[in-house]
Amino acid sequence: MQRERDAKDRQLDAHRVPADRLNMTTDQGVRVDDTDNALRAGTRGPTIMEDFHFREKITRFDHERIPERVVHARGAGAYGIFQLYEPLGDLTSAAFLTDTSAPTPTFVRFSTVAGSRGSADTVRDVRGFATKFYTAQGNFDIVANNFPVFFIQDGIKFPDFVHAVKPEPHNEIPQAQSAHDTFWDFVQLQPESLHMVMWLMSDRAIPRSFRMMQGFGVHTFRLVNASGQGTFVKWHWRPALGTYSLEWDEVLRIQGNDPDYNRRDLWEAIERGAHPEYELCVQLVPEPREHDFDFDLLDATKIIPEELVPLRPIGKMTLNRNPQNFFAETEQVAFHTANIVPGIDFTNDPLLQARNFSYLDTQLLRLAGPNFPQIPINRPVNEVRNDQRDGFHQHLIHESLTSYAPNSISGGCPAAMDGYRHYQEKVEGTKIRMRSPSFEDHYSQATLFWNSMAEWEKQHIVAAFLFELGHVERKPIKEGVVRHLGQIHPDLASQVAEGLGLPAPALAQVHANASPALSMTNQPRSIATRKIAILMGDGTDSLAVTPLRQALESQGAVCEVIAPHEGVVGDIPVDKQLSAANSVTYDAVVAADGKALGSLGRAQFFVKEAFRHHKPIAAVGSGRQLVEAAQLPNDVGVLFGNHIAQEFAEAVAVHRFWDRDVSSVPA
Ligand code: HDE
Repeated sequence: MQRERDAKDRQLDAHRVPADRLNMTTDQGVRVDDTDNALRAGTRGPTIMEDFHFREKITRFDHERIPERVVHARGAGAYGIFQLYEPLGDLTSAAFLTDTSAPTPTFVRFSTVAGSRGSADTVRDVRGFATKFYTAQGNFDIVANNFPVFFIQDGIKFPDFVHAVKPEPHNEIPQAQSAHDTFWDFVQLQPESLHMVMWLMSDRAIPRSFRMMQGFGVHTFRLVNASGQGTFVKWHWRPALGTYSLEWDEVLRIQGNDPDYNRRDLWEAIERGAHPEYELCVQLVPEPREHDFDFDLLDATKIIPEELVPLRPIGKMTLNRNPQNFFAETEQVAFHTANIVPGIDFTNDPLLQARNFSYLDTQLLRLAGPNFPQIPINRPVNEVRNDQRDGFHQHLIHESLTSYAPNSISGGCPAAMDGYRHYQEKVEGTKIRMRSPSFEDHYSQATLFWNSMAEWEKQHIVAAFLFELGHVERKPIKEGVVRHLGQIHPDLASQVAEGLGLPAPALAQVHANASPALSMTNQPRSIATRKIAILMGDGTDSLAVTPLRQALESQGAVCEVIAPHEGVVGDIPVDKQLSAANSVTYDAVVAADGKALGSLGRAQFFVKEAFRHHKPIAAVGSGRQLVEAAQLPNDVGVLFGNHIAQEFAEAVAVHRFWDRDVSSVPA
């Protein structure tokens, strides 16, 4: 089906270079006749400086790298469209939030935070979820994360926090991990980080897919309507496929098997036409209700529980197109919290205020100068007109004879009028370096998070603390963290203390409130886009496996046939040979052969490992022999028989059988 092309897509045409231009030229357009041999004096003689093609080629190569982002260095991008459900004119004057007639083009970049550009995707980390809306009134960015809170309350602490989580300064170890002394030292001394640390220790930090995670603007922003009336707003992205995560042991193995796991997943889904969808929701707080909560709306370490202020869906984003060139688009895209349009404004959240400075500043370095908004991916779809000129890499030829305002020579153009108006917030105060007392409580919402978790989520959080603190060398740092856990919840503190061989800390009286929306149980269930490995061999009964496969694929699942060799088994084409495949990159396993595979250790391990990671397993035909050979300790989430298509599809939709006891399976 032909996709309708949006304004951004059409704008990029002017910058696209088709792949079919055959004649090679230099950057100056001179045809090249040989790019394999440098010019030399005699066939065995020295290379000659005069070879301008050689010099240009090498020089360009030497300069191919730009600084990676200081945080969020590793990312993957995609284009999309945002369709508003209904006009929101009572809340905001932003055109893209009042006009439902045409969708707004978007570009999204998902990222990890701590690791460098070449690090693995599936690390324990926050994920970035930055979206640029190319609106008719200019670019609007929601630079979000997949957690709704942040580690610090004041942006002045950001360099400290980032230095603590990044590899240690003396030996640059460890890469893309928080499991080391400097990170936990920061945490124990800066308890405002604890709520976010609870999220980081939860499975939210290891998402199954960028397509299956939420996004949060974190700060409270402001919507402003045409009469100048403001409403506080929090931005939420909600994935249509639900929020799902991987399991810690699994992610460690994925890092080796497929370091590009999340990036590949996004790319392949879009290529297949399984376009990821996210609903944009808002939490709205009328200005008079600003002080109705027992936390401060300006404190980015706090959520507004959904039970207090429900989410209102306002539109849907569909990611429908992969970039054509990673560097030109995904690497050069520049997001900024201060890229806002009329009808949207900031609040005094000190973290947001710092971000409003930081993003432009970092991009001036990363993208080499002030003209980076002219890079195609960063250009708004409407016209840019101002008196800003010059600087590195100016691409435009301004014909105007003036670059100042006011002027009479150019008839006063361009003129500032009918533009962005800042919300008229009354501000008064004494200059002071101090936080508001309303920012003081660092524990209540960490407790709320713990209380809201299902039993399996709690177990994973405890295990994560033990893994992380198990990598900390200095005992006083571990003790410091455990002391704080004693303020969050006695169950959490005592289990972590016991695992670390430390005495239980003083335990606080904690509240029992919960916010069910924080748990990852009760997600929308679907098998669409789930990857299912079908293990086949020459003993596969295709009559048994084909109906199962068809049933799964008709519901949108992606099946891959894995066999001891490439080619075909019977008449079924093989997608991957067993030695190139690993269970950790699949959501579920179908054993469809036991005659050839039953005695193969690698096939047994495939099944056993999937079992260890709580995945659904089906055995059809002689596949029963393989599953029996794997000697699984129980059959929770394991289905046998030739007529199990629907039952198995439901099992795949469950995602994981967390109540399966895997404690005796060798990891
Ligand atoms: Fe960022 N952050 N950040 N951040 N952030 C950057 O900007 C910064 C924060 C987020 O895909 C940098 O262009 C400060 C919260 C995303 O290109 C930099 C503070 C949230 C991305 C920067 C924060 C984010 C960035 C690095 C505390 C979630 C990737 C490169 C005051 C709401 C965007 C760049 C992309 C990137 C600064 C905190 C999200 C250095 C100073 C909170 C998704 O400017």
